[in-house]
Amino acid sequence: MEFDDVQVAGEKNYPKRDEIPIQYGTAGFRTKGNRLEHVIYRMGVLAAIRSACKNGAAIGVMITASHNPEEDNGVKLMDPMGEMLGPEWEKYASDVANVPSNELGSVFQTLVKTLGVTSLQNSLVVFARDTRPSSPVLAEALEAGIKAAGAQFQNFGLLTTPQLHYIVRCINTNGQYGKPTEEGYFEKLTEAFIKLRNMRKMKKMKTLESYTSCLYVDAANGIGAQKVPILQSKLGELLKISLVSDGSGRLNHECGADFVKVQQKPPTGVTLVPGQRWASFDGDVDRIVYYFSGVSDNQFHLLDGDKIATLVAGYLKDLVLETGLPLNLGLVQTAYANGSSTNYITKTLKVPVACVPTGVKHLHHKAQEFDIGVYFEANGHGTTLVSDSSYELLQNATKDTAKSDQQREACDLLLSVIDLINQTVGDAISDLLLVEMILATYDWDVEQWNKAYTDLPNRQLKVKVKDRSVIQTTDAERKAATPPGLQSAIDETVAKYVSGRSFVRPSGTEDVVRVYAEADSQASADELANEVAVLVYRMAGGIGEEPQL
Ligand code: G16
Repeated sequence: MEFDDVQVAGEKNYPKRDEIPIQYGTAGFRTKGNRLEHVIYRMGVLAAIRSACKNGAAIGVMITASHNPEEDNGVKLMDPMGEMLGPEWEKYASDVANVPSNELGSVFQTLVKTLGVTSLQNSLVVFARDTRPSSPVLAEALEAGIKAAGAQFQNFGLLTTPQLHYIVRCINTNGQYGKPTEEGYFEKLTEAFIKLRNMRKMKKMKTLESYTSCLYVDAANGIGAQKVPILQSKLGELLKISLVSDGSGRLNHECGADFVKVQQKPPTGVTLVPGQRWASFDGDVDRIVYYFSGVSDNQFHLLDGDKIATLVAGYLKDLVLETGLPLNLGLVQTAYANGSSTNYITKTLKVPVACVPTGVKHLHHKAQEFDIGVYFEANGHGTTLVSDSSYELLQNATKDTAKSDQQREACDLLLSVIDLINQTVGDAISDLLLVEMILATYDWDVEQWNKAYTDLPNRQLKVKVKDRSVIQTTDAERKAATPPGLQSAIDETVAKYVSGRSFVRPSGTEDVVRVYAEADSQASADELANEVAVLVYRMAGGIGEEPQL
């Protein structure tokens, strides 16, 4: 196999623009959209090689920068079951992205030789893009790379990231997971939702005068704004959705899940009427957070990924008990999980919790260790995984006459819940339906949901440094291993605060160091975050203005 054509077309149409190195980060490559054409062209070739290594299984490529500002863009690669690209391939991706254009052919040549790949003719790459202005040009670059590699492809146009993850899995399971189309995606989720709403224990959603049955969704001015109306058309009166940040404004600008979570306030321009139920997506619809303004206190309350995780885990735990099956349930979080949530999960729900580094790839992997693994990042990115053997057990149990009617019914119910969940990756639409279904089952409004536990006040900050790789972490990112002295300085600072906790880590999607802090009051959490931000600035080569204490 020769890669001359790949190199010639690459040098001519997609030459490397600069010498700034780029790394496959938390969720793929991410930087300014105008720096990415050559990277994405190369990823087209790499995805074809990955497909060949997986016996021609479809590999997904999503062009998106998710929560990042509109001028950024990025690319996420998906493996055959719709999961994130295997971490062992991230190095290949980074190597390929950084070689000079005139060495591209030989680098690919060496790679296929190492991997034992002899042909790319039967490789299949499927791709889609979000709504960013730079996405169409980048999709062309990707297609050019796939064509130059001589592989087959299917362009799904504008999709949410989780829709493409779903489609990849459907293709590679020959439709067992669902129909490999957007229509199939909506059909699967909404049919499960409608079935669940009609099953036992389902009560009518509250339509109290003081509450609204309508869910308000902030689509971050992204692709979600185009997909929510499709969802609405399938659900009709069952769930009324009112859309804001509907694509008329700037993507992720003062709106969207990341803004709401980090700023701890509603999207700019939104006035929350007490009791209204609100949710925000991020730009590619793989994250969701809920929030509301309290009827009695008129305060902003956030129901983030941790609150969603506890709602889902509590519901599933009860349901598993009802099935009478020996299924073990676990929950996976990251260091960003609020201390109160971890307490509640272990002490009240009595569900085992694991903590892993940031990045869905880590959470997903860990969740696979349980029969039913719920994973959520506090930022609203998460889903639930059910092992194949558990699924089979549930299916068999629905026909097992030795089981009681109630147990069989619980198994049937759980199978429908599983259909409602996009098991390939965190999916704001699927998570939304799941939350709405659980609230309706319990006949809860958002205030009742929020009462499960009270978050410890917390604050997140970003610090700009010359080179964020000087910070290396350990213990699931809860401790800084380098630069020397930083962790002990953080420890000393944290010790001054009641219920204080803080950690720092380099972001894998933005050129910043992230600082997280929590404490017994908001003022203390803010102060602690600031103190730690100053430590990072001083000890890890901060640039620009020093954070103010
Ligand atoms: C991506 C990852 C998430 C991660 C987030 C922030 O989300 O999929 O797992 O939490 O980046 O990562 P970091 O703190 O390293 O910048 P998204 O929604 O932007 O694709």
